[in-house]
Amino acid sequence: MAEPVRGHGGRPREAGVGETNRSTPRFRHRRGILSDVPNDTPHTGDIGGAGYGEPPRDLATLGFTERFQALFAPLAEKGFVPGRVSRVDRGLPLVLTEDGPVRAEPAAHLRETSDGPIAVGDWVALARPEGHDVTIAEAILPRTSAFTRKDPGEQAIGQVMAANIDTVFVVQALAPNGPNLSRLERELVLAWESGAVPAVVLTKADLCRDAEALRDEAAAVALGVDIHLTSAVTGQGVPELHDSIAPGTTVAFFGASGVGKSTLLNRLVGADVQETAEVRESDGKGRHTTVAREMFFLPEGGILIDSPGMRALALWDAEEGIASAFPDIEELAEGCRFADCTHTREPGCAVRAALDAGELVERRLESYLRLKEELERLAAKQDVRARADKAKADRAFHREVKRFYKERGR
Ligand SMILES: Nc1nc2c(ncn2[C@@H]2O[C@H](COP(=O)(O)OP(=O)(O)O)[C@@H](O)[C@H]2O)c(=O)[nH]1
Ligand SMILES: [Mg+2]
Ligand SMILES: [Zn+2]
Repeated sequence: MAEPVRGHGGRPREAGVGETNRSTPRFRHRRGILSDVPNDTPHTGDIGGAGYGEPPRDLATLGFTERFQALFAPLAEKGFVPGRVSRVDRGLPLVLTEDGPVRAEPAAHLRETSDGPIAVGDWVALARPEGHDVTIAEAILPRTSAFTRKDPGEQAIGQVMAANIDTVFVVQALAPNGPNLSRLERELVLAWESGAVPAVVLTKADLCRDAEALRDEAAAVALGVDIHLTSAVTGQGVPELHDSIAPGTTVAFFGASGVGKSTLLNRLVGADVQETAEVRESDGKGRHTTVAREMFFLPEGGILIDSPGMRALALWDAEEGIASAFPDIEELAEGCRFADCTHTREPGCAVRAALDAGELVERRLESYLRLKEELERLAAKQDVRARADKAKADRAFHREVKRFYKERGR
């Protein structure tokens, strides 16, 4: 592939125009099918005077891969227009299309699908039905990945934070207290479970005397995962991080607030596109400056999703995520005498034997067991919810049956 060309003044490059025209079908649609976006949408405005802010209109640059083209083909035949959700404001997605950004309204039936509401990163099918003055997002294309946590406000509902991501950057600050290993493990479970490739980004290396040693600590719990040691102040590690984001791919930053996600994003984009905040000195915690999940664009064609810090990071359907994040313990467990060993008190437990032999640290095992237990509690709640949903459906059915007989009896 050709060497990526640096954009001018931060404007997105028309990436691979030659290839794109061949591989991306143009969808014919009635002119004026898509409504204009009101001017109050921050990222369509001119930000920082660098000319940044115009999102790409080229579908390939937006990540419309062959897979999505194939999935979309039948919808295109029906006259739908494809678009990618760059942010969601009060339930209303902002959708990037070949004709520019469009504010859309999700079709009512989408609120009831198990995919949940439309998320940042989703590909949607747009239409403006006859007689409507708003654009409707009628369908969500099946996601290649989804970073999902348990909805903090609900008993047993998953909340998709970002969709169709290639890489999840789990961001942790090395200062003031070094990486939080247990939180890192939890974040990695969710990152693995998303279906994207996880990577760890350690920030604020400039504030540490021995950043390399802290990196090694993180590496010991982030098995099989790339680790980037960075500083937004000195620029350390930023070019390497930049190079790891290929044009046409999407990466999402997740991590506690104040770790430096938005600062790093600004450095990568080369313009102050996101607001950042001072961290309180007393506890090193950040304020929530970033309020919405939102997409930004590298001049070379990569897509970045910034997100507000998440205090609650409860697991959601993370069985495989745990297995991927703890390959060391899962492998040891295969040597346990009992297949359903809980690694707490059973005889012949290979995990505890490794602990006694000093091959496994107690903190990591505790972390693993805690996450497993959380998952079991979630499964029990999901069970209760599933039963409640069924009971509700049954009642509705019986009501229908009753009405049917009543009406027939008349
Ligand atoms: N010394 C230092 N400070 C940083 C670095 N990255 C971010 N910060 C500071 O950390 C604070 C929080 O950054 P911000 O990007 O808003 O964090 P976010 O909540 O994760 O988006 C700001 O005051 C930044 O200037 C870094 O690499 N080194
Ligand atoms: Mg931020
Ligand atoms: Zn065991």
